[in-house]
Amino acid sequence: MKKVITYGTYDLLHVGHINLLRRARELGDYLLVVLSSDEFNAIKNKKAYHSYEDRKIILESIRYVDKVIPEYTWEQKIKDVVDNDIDIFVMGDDWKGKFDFLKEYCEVVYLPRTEGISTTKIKEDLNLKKE
Ligand code: C2G
Repeated sequence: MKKVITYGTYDLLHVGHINLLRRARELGDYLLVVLSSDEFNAIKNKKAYHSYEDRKIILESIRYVDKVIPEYTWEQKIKDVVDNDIDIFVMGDDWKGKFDFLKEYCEVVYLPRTEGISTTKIKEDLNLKKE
């Protein structure tokens, strides 16, 4: 079984997220998503609208996702890859090159981002339309 891993906040789920998850899953037979905890989001200077628990429930309901575990630190990726027998690490290409150190442990794939959509854009567009 070819196991794939990917990381993210996945707040205010949109087609960019789904396109990433679908393509990642299609590279193997199993997709593990390591979901940023609320505390780690603070480290990334992100404030998610949905709590970790809710973002986890939402991700677990997606057909492409087999398992969701928490992301607490930048440093946990090697352990996650080794402990979960991961074959392929996948991220959107906004991260291109940033995780090449994982090439010692698994294949590293950066997929093209979906243009024109982001959680930030959603928040900005909604704020502009505030009554
Ligand atoms: N993504 C995408 N297209 C978009 C928006 C996001 O392909 N229009 C991808 C990102 O490249 C990432 C995934 O969707 O691979 C999740 O995006 P975020 O939730 O923004 O994740 P991020 O904050 O980049 O977390 O340790 C790594 C970090 O946790 C990555």
